[in-house]
Amino acid sequence: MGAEPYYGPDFGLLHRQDPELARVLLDELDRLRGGIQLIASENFASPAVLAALGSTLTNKYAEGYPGRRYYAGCEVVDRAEQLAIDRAKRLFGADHVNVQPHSGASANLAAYAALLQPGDTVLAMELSHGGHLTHGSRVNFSGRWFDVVAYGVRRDTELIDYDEVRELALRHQPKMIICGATAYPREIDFAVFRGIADEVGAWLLADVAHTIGLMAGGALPSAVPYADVVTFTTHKALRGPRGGGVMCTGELAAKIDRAVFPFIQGGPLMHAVAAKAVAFGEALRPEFAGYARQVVANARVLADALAAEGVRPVSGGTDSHLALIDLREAGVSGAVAEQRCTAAGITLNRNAIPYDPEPPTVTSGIRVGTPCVTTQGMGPEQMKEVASMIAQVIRNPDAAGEIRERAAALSKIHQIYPS
Ligand code: DSN
Repeated sequence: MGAEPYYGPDFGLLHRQDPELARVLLDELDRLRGGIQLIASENFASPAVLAALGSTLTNKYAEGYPGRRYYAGCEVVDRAEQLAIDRAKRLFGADHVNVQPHSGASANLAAYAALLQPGDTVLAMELSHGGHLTHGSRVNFSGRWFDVVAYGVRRDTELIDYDEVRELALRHQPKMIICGATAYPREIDFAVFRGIADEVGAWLLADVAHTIGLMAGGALPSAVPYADVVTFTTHKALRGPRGGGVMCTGELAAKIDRAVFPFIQGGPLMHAVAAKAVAFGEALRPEFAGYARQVVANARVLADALAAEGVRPVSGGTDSHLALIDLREAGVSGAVAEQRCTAAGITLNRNAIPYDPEPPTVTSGIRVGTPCVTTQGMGPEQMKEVASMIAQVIRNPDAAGEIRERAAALSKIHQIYPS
């Protein structure tokens, strides 16, 4: 037998060598364990995912793709990337998957680069109605380099106005239509978007960064059968490492691969690619479907319970992992609510609601999501308790101390990373 292999993180070693940094890691774990995490785009990656992330695969340069790299010595890491690709293809039934994007934003940049030229017209969801920075914000490459026309939600229903999408598509003849959002609680009808894209001869990009985990678990319909290109992240409801990916039709495979490398990225992060393989493997297990369904069930209970407390869920509820809450009835802004909840150990984010009268730094809403609390094993009863804590503390900041203790106690019963 040779030497025992070193393949993973050794916290004891880090603590001895760099106690200052080790303290940061411990404090963050304490923060997570000491409260309730409701940021809709976060989750708790499994210990196996963390082990892959903390592995020696971080050392390897591997520009290129499995079997065709620009560096020697890639035959081992090739296996990690091939596993990630094969598992993602099996999970989503996609023709082609690229697992190298460092983030969802990078995945979107690759999609633009593969399909468009600067100056082309794109039709995408308005950021303040739930879209994303990379869907045409002026402060982002997408708004600077492309001519982006925005669609939104209806004032009365707060649902995507598919008639408006079609009218705008016919009028502006976009080269690409983007569907997918970061703060839209409802199911998106990919078939309708496909029909509109076909009518005007546009590419359809589905950015499912937020909902990919729910699609993996069958809790929401998949965008893969409808979109030419599907971009995603691996760290949200999918519960993997921080990172992104792109799926596409076989016809676009070479274009997407060339857009990811060498156009927008250099060396892939092989430890992250390996961790993506682990996460896809976990999502392929039957129990992941139960997790995905519970994430949605919890979000529904949380939204309904908040409504019962007198704060209105935008669009009346949710079909997904998140709810967007209109706080105007409670007389507090999103910024104040975020700060009061933080003081009470409940981490969530302020968020614009559609047609928000307040600026983006203030907002009239908060976004709450259930991927983290569901990973912790919380269910409907706990969601009702969390809703009552939120409703109490946003109206009465003096309750923060007491709520903080309740939040910590709830989190302790459902402790993350218990070992
Ligand atoms: N920042 C992410 C979110 O919170 O939705 C999207 O990129």
